[in-house]
Amino acid sequence: MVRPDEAVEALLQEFADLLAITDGDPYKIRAYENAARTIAGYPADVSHLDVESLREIPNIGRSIAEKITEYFTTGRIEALERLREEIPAGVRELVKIPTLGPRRAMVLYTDLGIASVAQLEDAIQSGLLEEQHGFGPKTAANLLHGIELLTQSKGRIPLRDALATAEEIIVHLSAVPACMTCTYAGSLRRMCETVGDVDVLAASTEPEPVMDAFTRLPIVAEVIARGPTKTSVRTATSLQVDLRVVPPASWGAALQYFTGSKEHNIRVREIAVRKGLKLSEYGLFRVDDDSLVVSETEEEVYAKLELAWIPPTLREDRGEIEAARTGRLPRLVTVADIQGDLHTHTDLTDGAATLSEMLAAAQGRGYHYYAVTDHAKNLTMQRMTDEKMLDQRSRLRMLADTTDMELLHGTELNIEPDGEVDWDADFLAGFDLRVASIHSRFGQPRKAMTRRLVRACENPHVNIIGHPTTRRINQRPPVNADFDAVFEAAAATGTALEVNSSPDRLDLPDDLILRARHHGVKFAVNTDAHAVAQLDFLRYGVGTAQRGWLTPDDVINTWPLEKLREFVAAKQERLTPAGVPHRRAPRRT
Ligand code: DGT
Ligand code: CA
Ligand code: CA
Ligand code: ZN
Repeated sequence: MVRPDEAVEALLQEFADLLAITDGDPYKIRAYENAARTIAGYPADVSHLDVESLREIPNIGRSIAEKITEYFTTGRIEALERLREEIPAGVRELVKIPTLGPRRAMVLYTDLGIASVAQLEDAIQSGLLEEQHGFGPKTAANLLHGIELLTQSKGRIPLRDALATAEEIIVHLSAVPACMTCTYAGSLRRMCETVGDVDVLAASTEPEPVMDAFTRLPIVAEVIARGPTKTSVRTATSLQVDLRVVPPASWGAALQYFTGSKEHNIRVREIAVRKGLKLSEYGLFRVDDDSLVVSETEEEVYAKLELAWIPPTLREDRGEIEAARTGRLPRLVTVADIQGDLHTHTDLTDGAATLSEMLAAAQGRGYHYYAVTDHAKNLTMQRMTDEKMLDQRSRLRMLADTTDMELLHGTELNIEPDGEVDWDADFLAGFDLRVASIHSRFGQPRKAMTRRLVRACENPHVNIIGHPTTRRINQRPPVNADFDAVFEAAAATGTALEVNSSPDRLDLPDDLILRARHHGVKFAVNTDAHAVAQLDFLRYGVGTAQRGWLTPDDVINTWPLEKLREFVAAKQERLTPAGVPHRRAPRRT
């Protein structure tokens, strides 16, 4: 079910997108984007609020508040409908191409009449686009790549959306008396960043009532196929959900089978075959007389194959089978291991909640420490000043007595195209901790981008590189850089790389985490929360960290505060020669 707040978020974002296409006022566009983000992070249902109460929410002015109430009373927003009419659906589709901005999409439409992704592809291939000012061969190649990204992402649903749907389904099915156990399997259980479909597994001796309950769920828009043990449906948000009902005695074998991955299962079945056994979703059987060996739990299945039980997040055939055979599986980092968040925002910049609201929520999670890292001054949209930052610091220091957490005052610096960051060394030294991220010029060529990230690592004051690839899942490709060179620099300088938990980032992604870990890099699993509710994003980051084989030792924010402070101090001492405020370490080759 789409929560009312999510519906409003989507409408406000669409409004901002459409304004951008029609060359709207940048401040107005930003106002709608900020409002969309604020509503997304708002902890309560906004559907019952009147205009005055809505206006008490940060970033919601009168005009936006009125549109929200208009939506809840009439089911539509008149101004949005007008914009929708003005801009053909095909042009709105064009805007979704990650490398094409709204402005250029509109130029394509007005100048060349291009009103769909297919027409754009034709125009590029026929060379028509190159004749147009501002669309050189390089831009055309970028666009083709963007179109490719858009087509690839079609149909794959982000982890967070799939998880929310799956959890809702499981709550409902678990309430059915005939259902003994129920859980999700497939790529979702493996915490993949996107999923093709959701696989739900239920144990029952009586599948009928479970299937009935499933097909009657309010979120089901269409029943694709219904059978005695397997039913597939599509939700209102176009997500396919497969339900399989298995006898309780087959639970373990079925769960193992439907969790996958396919590649992992193939390897496990090969091991079975070598032992004269055969593994299916019904159980592990002897080949000679078809007798059942085990099937009730996953642990038993793996144990009979002389393997330790393998956490689902590792089941990708990336070395986990050898590790399980030789007792070398990593002790994976968990949500409970995280001692504090090291990248968070407040309403001093683009966050939705105040400092004390964020602190109270963090305390509620039982953290031992917590860093506030609002945006630094070079990101001009955020209007940060030295005074505002210092004032926040004194407020934070004064709040120290009100909480059991150790409060760290940090900032999120901007890595400029040349690798420099905001502020001078003296001002930087005043923070307890500094995250540095790329927020501009994502399209730099590979060499320059690599140099940019390496130089940021070499800065003695940069402790964590935030969302290192800057990719946005299904929306923006990663920056082009020699990441092995970046990992080497991060490891050598004592710079942690972030695993950003925001579900549309998950950055670093799992494959790059694996590579970075081989270089000896340390990591920080942070939420980058811009609202109280976003502190809960941690689970997605931890899932991604697990897929990258990270242990608590690899993750600096599982460490006790003393060790974390030493990590920060050691870099500064090593790279800043005594008496010289800020000299860059020599470049490694
Ligand atoms: P997805 O849905 O594309 O994100 O990825 P999965 O891994 O959830 O794949 P899905 O939904 O097609 O199937 C769920 C699991 O069932 C899969 O991970 C392994 C198992 N499975 C399905 N079909 C096959 C198959 O033909 N061979 C093997 N070995 N396993 C299969
Ligand atoms: Ca699936
Ligand atoms: Ca499936
Ligand atoms: Zn941030």
